[in-house]
Amino acid sequence: MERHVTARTPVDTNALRLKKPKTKAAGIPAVLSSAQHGLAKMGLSKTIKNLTMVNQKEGFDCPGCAWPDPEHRTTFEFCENGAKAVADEAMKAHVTPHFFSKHSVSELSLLSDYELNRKGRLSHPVILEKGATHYAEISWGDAMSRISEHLKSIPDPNRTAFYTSGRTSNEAAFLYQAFVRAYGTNNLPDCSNMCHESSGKGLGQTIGIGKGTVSLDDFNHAEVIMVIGQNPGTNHPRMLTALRDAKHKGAKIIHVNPLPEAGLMQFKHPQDYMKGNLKSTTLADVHLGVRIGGDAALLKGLIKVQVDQQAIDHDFVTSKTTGMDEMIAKVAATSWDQITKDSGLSKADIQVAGRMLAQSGATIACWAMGLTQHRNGVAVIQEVVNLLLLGGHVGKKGAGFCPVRGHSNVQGDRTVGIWEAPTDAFLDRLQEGLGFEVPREHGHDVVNVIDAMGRGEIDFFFCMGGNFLSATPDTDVTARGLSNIPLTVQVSTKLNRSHLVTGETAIILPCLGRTEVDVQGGVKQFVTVENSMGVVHRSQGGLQPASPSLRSEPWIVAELAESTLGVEHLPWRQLGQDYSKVRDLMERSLFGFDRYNERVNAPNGFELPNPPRDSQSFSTPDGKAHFTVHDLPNLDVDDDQYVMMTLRSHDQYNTTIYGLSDRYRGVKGNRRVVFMNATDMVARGWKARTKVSITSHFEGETRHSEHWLIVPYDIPSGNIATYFPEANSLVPLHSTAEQSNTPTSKWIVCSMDSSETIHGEEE
Ligand SMILES: Nc1nc2c(c(=O)[nH]1)N[C@H]1C(S)=C(S)[C@@H](COP(=O)(O)OP(=O)(O)OC[C@H]3O[C@@H](n4cnc5c(=O)[nH]c(N)nc54)[C@H](O)[C@@H]3O)O[C@H]1N2
Ligand SMILES: Nc1nc2c(c(=O)[nH]1)N[C@H]1C(S)=C(S)[C@@H](COP(=O)(O)OP(=O)(O)OC[C@H]3O[C@@H](n4cnc5c(=O)[nH]c(N)nc54)[C@H](O)[C@@H]3O)O[C@H]1N2
Ligand SMILES: [Mo]
Repeated sequence: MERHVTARTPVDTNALRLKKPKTKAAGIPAVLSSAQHGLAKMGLSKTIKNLTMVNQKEGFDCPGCAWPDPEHRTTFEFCENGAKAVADEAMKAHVTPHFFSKHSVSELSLLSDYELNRKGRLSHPVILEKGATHYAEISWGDAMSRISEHLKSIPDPNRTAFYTSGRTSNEAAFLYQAFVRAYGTNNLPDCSNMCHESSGKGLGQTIGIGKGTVSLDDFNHAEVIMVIGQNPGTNHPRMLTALRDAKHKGAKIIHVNPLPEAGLMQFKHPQDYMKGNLKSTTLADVHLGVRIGGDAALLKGLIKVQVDQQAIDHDFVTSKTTGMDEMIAKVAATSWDQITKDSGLSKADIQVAGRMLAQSGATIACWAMGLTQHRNGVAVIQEVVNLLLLGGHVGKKGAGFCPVRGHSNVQGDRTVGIWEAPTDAFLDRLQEGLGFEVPREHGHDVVNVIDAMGRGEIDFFFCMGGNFLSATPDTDVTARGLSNIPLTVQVSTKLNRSHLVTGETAIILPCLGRTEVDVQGGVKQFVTVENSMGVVHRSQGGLQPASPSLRSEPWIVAELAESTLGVEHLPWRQLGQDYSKVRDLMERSLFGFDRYNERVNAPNGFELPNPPRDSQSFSTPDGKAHFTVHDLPNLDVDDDQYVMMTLRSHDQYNTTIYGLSDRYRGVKGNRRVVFMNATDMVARGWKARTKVSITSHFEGETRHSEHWLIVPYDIPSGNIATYFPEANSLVPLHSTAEQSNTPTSKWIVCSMDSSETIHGEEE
């Protein structure tokens, strides 16, 4: 049976319409867009019921992102992003066994993630038997026996791997890692490996905790907020509220980004609009349009300015840190010529931002994928650490590090054990709480597991959520790896391309989403999650499940564990029937979860301990925060090459594509676009909509992709941008960040060739 590794390329390229990019985020269009998504997908009463429950104390945690909830919530604590995520999950179940009997896997594999997602929720467990052309219904009992028989037949547990995407609750994730470790492996790759792994490594080594150190209230006390390599207007819209409030209290905002992203320029709060207040707030005071990968040079420049301005907190540096002199010596040895060349910024511009920082009594640095998904992802984050440590901007009000997480519970999943490389201290405590021995050998991360699949070393692959095929780099290589596996299993809410390019036998287990009521043992259950600022709180859905055949993630894990391992390790089924018992077990097995069941019932949850924030203490080997020394990355590419970053549009959630437009960037109707600097276009003789092919270059290998349309954009010369996941086939598997092994999705060296220009209109 033929399976198509890449979806059919949309041929209707004329559908691309271009408008002027927006300079203002949210406001009226955001309210309209949220309501349209809700109404079309859920209907009126469900829309109102759902949107009034998002992020309320008794409601469910928004599946949109990991940004925390304010303490005093407005009735509508939602944003366009969240409204779309909720509406998308609340779709009716139309992907039934009947649907699968009508459409072969081969036929469905021609469809894109956009087309697949629109088919609705998955309704029943289904199996694709080896050699079969169609998925067919299978009962939950038979599905569990098929999986556990297969697991029992595998001679070495390290020939299996268990992926997690970041929406999984703490309870489900904890039970899942306990099962995987009881089975005998640490092969727990997760989406974090492709996301904030560089932040975890960068911060862990220097300040002794791999997480951010600010709370939401710090934004009310910050004097300067740097937003580096992040597009909050699209990806964390509720963060704009915090930035607006900070701004009204006098904070200055520095935006470091190759693109002038709309959300950082001007912001109109949708909730103000509802109240009839039509004024918008200008957010960024300074926009530094750095070249892709130029942040390390820029940060050295900013550090130079701190030294010149004598903006060093000597008490803090002397008592709490080590390594400042070596770090400053390295910066002093870096010339302004080098800094301006690499960053693409003028010395004057860097000095303006540098002086702002030097005068600040409290600085927060926020960042996301623009820093982490680079070869020097860990090092560049450590330069941010260098900059803030100089002024003592950690563990004081209004200051600190704020890596802004993506998936709504990606941070919680890691806290409770979804980690292929856990520390010994973590495993010691886990082992004590669980009462059985856990494996110590570190497991595969995302990139390593794809390599292992390619070598035929993986006999079983389980995905707790996510869309492994589309989210990972090097789509063709990943597809070949997956097809080597005897059995792949996906726990999912919606249909995606990972259900169509699979192992020899494939099973889909449909699960409840965040928004839905979860009843176990006759009792309504709630789950818990951790937001980007280390606050753990409850989440409980209120809607009727999309289909009576759906099961919860904890139930699925418990059933699978008991049918594979019996009750020798834990009473799995009992745990799956009562999540408070899982929380009791977590209390015994994890640091910082004392009186878990009691504390998580507080209206706003509770904060996990964070020594740098709470007491300026650093759990590094010497108890100090560390300045570190780094060489600048080599940014040279050949004359005919461009550096490409892969981005999210305003109408997608990772690989879930809601629509084909990107409102803020002025693109409508087509996602196969390449944003390009106008001068670079002229040099090639290209116009808007020139059709090109892209070739990526890495260590003598090339990867090729056809049918892209050029769009002129305010982007540095030599840089181009495309959308994730369409461009993932161009991301080389082994182009990864040092130490964190995160794919360099923001640094792909490419060349382009034109074929023809498609005509269309400008609006
Ligand atoms: N609506 C919506 N919300 C989401 C998601 C979604 O897909 N849709 N995804 C969620 C997830 S999992 C995550 S991880 C986050 C992602 O949130 P972001 O990290 O904001 O997402 P990206 O689109 O990857 O954008 C990265 C930004 O970095 C900039 N950038 C790229 N390269 C560089 C560089 O070298 N230097 C600098 N300074 N900037 C650079 C880009 O121009 C872009 O503005 O969002 C989360 N929230
Ligand atoms: N080129 C490039 N590649 C990237 C990135 C990039 O910026 N550029 N970003 C990377 C990042 S930051 C991330 S986090 C990864 C994301 O990687 P993933 O987390 O693997 O991908 P998603 O698209 O978020 O997964 C969507 C699927 O999750 C399932 N799902 C949704 N909700 C639930 C739920 O509640 N339970 C279960 N079991 N399933 C659910 C649905 O079936 C849906 O189709 O992609 C990475 N890949
Ligand atoms: Mo992410």
